[in-house]
Amino acid sequence: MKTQVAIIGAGPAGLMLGHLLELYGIDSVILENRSKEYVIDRVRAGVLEQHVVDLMVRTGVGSRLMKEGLRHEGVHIAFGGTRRRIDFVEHTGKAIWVYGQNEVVLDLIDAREAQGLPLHFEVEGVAVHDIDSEHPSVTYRHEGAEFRLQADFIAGCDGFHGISRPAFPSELLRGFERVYPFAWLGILAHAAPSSEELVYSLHERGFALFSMRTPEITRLYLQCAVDDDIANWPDERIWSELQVRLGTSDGWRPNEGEIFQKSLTPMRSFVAEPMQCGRLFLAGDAAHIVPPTGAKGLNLAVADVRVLAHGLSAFYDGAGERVLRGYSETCLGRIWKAQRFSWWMTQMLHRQSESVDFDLRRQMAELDYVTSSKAAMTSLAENYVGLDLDIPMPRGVE
Ligand code: RFL
Ligand code: PHB
Repeated sequence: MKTQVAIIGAGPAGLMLGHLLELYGIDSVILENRSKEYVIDRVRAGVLEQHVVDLMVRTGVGSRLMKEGLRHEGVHIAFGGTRRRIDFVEHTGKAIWVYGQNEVVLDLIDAREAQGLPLHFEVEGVAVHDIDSEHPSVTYRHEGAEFRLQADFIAGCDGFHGISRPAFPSELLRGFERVYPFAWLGILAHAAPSSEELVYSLHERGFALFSMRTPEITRLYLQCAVDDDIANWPDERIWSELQVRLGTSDGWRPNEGEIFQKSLTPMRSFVAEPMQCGRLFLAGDAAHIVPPTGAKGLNLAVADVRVLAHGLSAFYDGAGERVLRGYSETCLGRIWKAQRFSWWMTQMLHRQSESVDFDLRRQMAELDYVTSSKAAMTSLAENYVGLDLDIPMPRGVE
């Protein structure tokens, strides 16, 4: 079996890469080890930068996003009993969109299947070979049979726990990591959102975040212990903690409703350098992880695959590997800026484990400054809506 690009992983990175390559006229095969249902039901991100929305709309996978996505022109930050708003449009001219990652994944899977392009779920034992040669390959098992897929290039879009990054020789790869001493408990509830925009809150009991998915579904998070157990969090405890941490003195509080999903997310910052080894390229969470406080993970994954698809198209247009060789460097500039922003939002908004009162007072002063200085609001807004990405759209895309 042969293809031009073998893609490992059908998360946002792998699916968007397959979609872009198709627009560039490049063949790909996507291999995913989970089932289709699992991938579609996996609840994760909710905030899309404008560049992701523009890409989806302009490349023909944005019609449901335009109907069901929620455009947000600002965000609230709550602390000390008050809620202050930062207006993205006023400070940057851009907005963000709330649309679940699982919806993005569903739209991309639907598009790929409608075009009859290869996307295999429940593959096992995926391994990469000969990445230093011009003829790398991927071996795997599917429905009881063994396969070898020959390719020109391999894209490792298999997330933080995938097999692609460990395939790099250890002397080549350098990892930069920070693990945080807290986690997020996330819930989805059947409750109408009581605010039209997100609310990030720092309370002396810890961080909380009010978000949403639809006009009927609220998404909420709260900081919990790094070794916490979901069994410690019956619904009543979750609601009482959310009310205390989010409620403000103007009477605003989240609406309550039936909780239908609960999960714990550890917090980590991680970057692997470089993101290319021979003909194997890492993209998305396979190469970097950000704590979710800046809402950057999915957006970075899409930025990576735009750069990669562009480099691959230059290769097939006869430019050789020159553009592709710049892949790591081009991506890492944006990644480190998103790392910095995500770390900064995280340290500003969470109660540190050995939190001393000094830190809390300092954080309150920072929040006061960040929500009142025009310069600081512009800086937060500019990073939150996403820094500019100067990669052309595939040919023929208006
Ligand atoms: P994914 O989504 O992890 O997809 C990787 C895919 O590879 C498959 N896989 C394999 N396939 C074949 N063989 C193997 N050996 C394989 N090993 C793994 C996996 O099954 C999976 O399908 O990585 P990708 O595509 O790079 O996408 C990254 C995003 O998923 C991630 O960055 C975001 O979810 C992060 N994130 C957020 N990002 C945002 O931009 N905005 C947000 O608002 C936001 N909120 C969040 C988040 C992540 C969260 N959690 C749960 C980590 C909120 C949360 C709570
Ligand atoms: C979400 O809606 O899931 C969400 C929103 C903002 C974040 C993280 C997650 O920073």
